[in-house]
Formats: sequence, structure tokens, C-alpha cells
Amino acid sequence: MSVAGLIVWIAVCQQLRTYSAVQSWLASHPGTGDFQPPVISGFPLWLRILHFLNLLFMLFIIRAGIQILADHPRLQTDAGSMPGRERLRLRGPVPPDRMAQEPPERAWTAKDDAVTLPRWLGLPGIRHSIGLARWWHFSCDFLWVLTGVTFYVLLFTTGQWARLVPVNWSVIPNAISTAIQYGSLDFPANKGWTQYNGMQIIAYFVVVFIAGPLALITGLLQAPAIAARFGLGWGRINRQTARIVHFMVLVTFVGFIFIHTVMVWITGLLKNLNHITIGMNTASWTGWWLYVIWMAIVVAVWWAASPLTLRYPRVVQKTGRFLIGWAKALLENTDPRATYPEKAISPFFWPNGTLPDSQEYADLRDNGFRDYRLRVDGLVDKPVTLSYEQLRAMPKQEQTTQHYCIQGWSGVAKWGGVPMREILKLVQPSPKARFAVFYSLASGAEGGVYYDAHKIEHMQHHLTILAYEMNGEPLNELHGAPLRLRNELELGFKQVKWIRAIEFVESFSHLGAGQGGYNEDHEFYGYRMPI
Ligand SMILES: Nc1nc2c(c(=O)[nH]1)N[C@H]1C(S)=C(S)[C@@H](COP(=O)(O)O)O[C@H]1N2
Ligand SMILES: [Mo]
Repeated sequence: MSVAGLIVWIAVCQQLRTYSAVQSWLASHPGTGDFQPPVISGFPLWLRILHFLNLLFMLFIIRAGIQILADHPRLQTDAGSMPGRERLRLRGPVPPDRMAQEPPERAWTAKDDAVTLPRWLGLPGIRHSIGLARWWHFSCDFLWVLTGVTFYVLLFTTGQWARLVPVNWSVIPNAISTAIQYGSLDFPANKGWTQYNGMQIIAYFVVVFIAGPLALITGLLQAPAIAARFGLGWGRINRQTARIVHFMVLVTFVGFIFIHTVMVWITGLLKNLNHITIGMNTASWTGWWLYVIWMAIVVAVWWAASPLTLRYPRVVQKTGRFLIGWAKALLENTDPRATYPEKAISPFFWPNGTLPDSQEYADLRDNGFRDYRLRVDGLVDKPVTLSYEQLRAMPKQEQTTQHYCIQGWSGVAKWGGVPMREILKLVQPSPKARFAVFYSLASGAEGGVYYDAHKIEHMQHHLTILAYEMNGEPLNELHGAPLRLRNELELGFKQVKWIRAIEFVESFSHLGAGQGGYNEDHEFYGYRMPI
């Protein structure tokens, strides 16, 4: 299709150039013009260095981004991630017989839905490796944003901005002229040392000033901390539409990198390379060799990234935490307030996680949880044990909020249960207590008790509850009966289901692998997950 289109385009452009009217129009619109006054200072060192750093970070952002997409390989506008309404999906539909979520062990979970990628493409490639991919993605995002901000500042303080911002509308006819000239395979003169042509400057402008910021904004809009603060759980601007735009930005970047590279090669390779490597307008081979060395480095790092990540996952987790943990800590201070009307409730709510498989749980469930006991202890003045009945007799709170799974899906549900601040009133944590640890009756996917630690400040929040109801019904087994946590600031995996006990601690380093929760230990997630 695209090859045929290209051939037709070339033929049309060549025919156009046989008409004298077109020829004289092209002569008066050569491609370059006063929309970009010549920049005579060449390419300064900072610009050349930032250009290469940008590429390096971008490649990892792209690879890790594709990996994140592969963990929930569906794109749609529906805030509730209803299967069957996708605009694009990288795998088959949800098996119809497993949509019903009945019996619970037959339900198709979000983890069942994740796809594997080749290791040279995805980072690190293996199925459901989103924890590691996110450290790469966010760490490189941070470095890339630093690069970008430095670039903006230097652009506008040195006059180099003129290369990227057309100053009048004659850029449009000159862009059309450029397209016809390239299309006819009779290229316009390459004046790139001082002046870009219309198509070029528009492409650079879009990538630097539109796609770049949009990537950052649509990334942030996917964070529970931001959505729960600004009420972006449903309506047009929601996590799923942000994911679509984020994906379109990815396609733009990949398309740009490809076309940009092709153009560098076919419009005067040696000079073009010298511009951006040694900053000289000569046709020597120096730039070529620097380019070869640089590309060799890129390929080597590219090749090593997945194997090294799989070999030293804990190092990736710790490095990521070092680089961007502070930003997540900041976001954890946002105040989640958003609740939604009942009509926002998602008709389908993806399930996730590993069901409890013990006889103990089966007995509790079969007996309507009459024998269930919640133990709350640790660094508290008054440890308590509460029965299901006692919990239901405590003050009840209902809230319609949005759930954000780390994998990418979201869903709105109405939750009913006991506010955590009521529990705090009962047990009175000592001043030393810094975290509330929630232990599950269920094991995690690799065995061992599922648990997760939360900041004690979040337990005071008015939207933090122990839910025993979902959408007006008693919570069912799949979604965490008898009790699950709702902390609206954090991602889904921290909302422990099938809660057995709560312990207040000063530090979680002695629990499990010491990372703050089951998925933090086993899947290398961070324990702060407001994004
Ligand atoms: N005990 C336990 N709780 C858990 C999990 C789990 O595997 N075990 N999975 C978590 C994840 S990843 C998500 S997204 C939510 C899913 O809740 P849902 O099944 O009600 O949608 O539960 C969280 N709580
Ligand atoms: Mo999740």
C-alpha cells in the first residue's frame, strides 16, 4: 500500500514539475525563505551533545514504553477499559467464556492478558515485566526531560531557536514546495547549515514543541495521584484517552526518527553528519566516523539492556528508585478527592491477582465469613481483633472512585466499608508507627503471603477505607471478599484483597525481601505508586 502510494506520489510530483506555472512557483518558493532567517553561528557543542543524549534516552523510553503497553495491550477511549471496545489491540479478544468472571477462578485476569515481546524490542521483553520496564521508562524520562529543559533554555538564550520556530506563514507554501521537490526526486538545495526548508522546520517544531510536551503531559495524566486529584476518572480526558494520545506520540517519534535518519542519509550524508557531530560545514569523513562510533555504542547498549536487566533486576529497581523515587514521593502528597457519579460505574471491572486457595479461606467463605477475624496490631496502643459483624457495625462510608492497575487498565466502582481512620481511632498507633502493612489470606503468584505497606499518613485520608461492598453488593470472592483496601492515591496492586491482618510498623525492611510489598519484592515495583 505505502510503496504503491509512494510510487504514485513520485509520478504526480514529476508530472507537476513539467508545467511552467509550477516551475515558476517553485522558483519563487524554493523551500527555504524568510520564515527562517539564516542562523550563521553553526551548531554549537551543547546542541550537538544534547542531540545525541536525546536519542539515547529516547530509544530506551520507546522500548520500555512498548513493554508497558504489552502488559495491557489494548487502547480505547472507554475509561472503564471494557473489552470489545478497543480501537487497537495487540492480541486477541478476551475469551468470551472467561468474561463472565464466574466462577472466579475462570475469570480472565489482566495478567492473563499480558503479551511477550522479543527481548531486542521490549525492555526487558519477557511477559509481565512492567515493574522493570517502568524503572527504565521513568528514569530515562527524567533524564530526557532534563535534556529537553536544558535544550529549551539554551535554544532561546542563544538564538538557535530560529532553526525550529518559523517566524511567518510563508513556511506553509515552502513546505508544500519542499514536498513536491522531494517527491519528484529532484531535491531542493540542502542549506541545513544555516537554513531549514519548510517541511523540515515544521517537522522539528512539531517534535520539539508539541510531541515532547504532550508525551510528558499524557504520561502524567495516567497517574492515580493526578487523576484522583483532578477528577479525570471518567469523561473525555481519562486514563485511557491519555494512553491513546501517549501512543500516538510514540508513533510520531518513531516515524520522525525513521524519516529524519533517511533524510540525513540521502540529502548529503557527510556534510549533514559533520554539522551535528563536529559542528563544521565540511565534507570530511570525521563526522561519519563519529557517527559510526556513536551508533556502535547505541547498538551495544541496546543489545545489553534486556539481558542485564533480567540478570540484575534488583539493581534496576534500586537505581530507578534513586533517580526518580523522590518524584513519586512528592506525588504521594497530592490530595485525592475525586469521587464520581453512579452513572460513571464501569459495567465491566477487570480482575487481577491470585485467588486464595487455602481450605481456611474456603471454609470462611462457605460460612458467610461469620468466623472471619481481622487482626490489627503492631506498634499500636490497643491491638484489636474484629469480626466481620463488628466491622459492618462500625461507621460505614461509600465512595465511587477509580481504580488504576499498574498494567494500564482502569475502572470505576462504588466501594462501601469502614474508613481506616476509624480503625486508627480504635487501635491508636504509637508515634513510632510509619507504615500500615496489609497481609492477605491469599498467596502471591510465586507463593508466599501477599502483602503491601502503606504510609500511615494515607490511612488518615478521608477516602481510605476497608471495603466490604462493591457497587452496593457484598464484595465477591474475585474482588477481595471479605475485605479489601482502597487507598485512592495508589495504583491497584497496593489495594490488598482478602485482608487477613493489619500491622503497624516503623520500617518494612524485615518483611519479605524488604521492598515494601509482595510485588515490590517479586516484580521489582516501587512501594510508592501514585503514578
Ligand atoms: N491479595 C492480593 N491482593 C491483590 C492482588 C493480588 O494478587 N493478591 N492483586 C492486586 C492488583 S495487581 C490489582 S490491579 C487489584 C485488582 O483488584 P480487582 O481484582 O478487584 O480488580 O488487586 C490487587 N490486590
Ligand atoms: Mo494491578
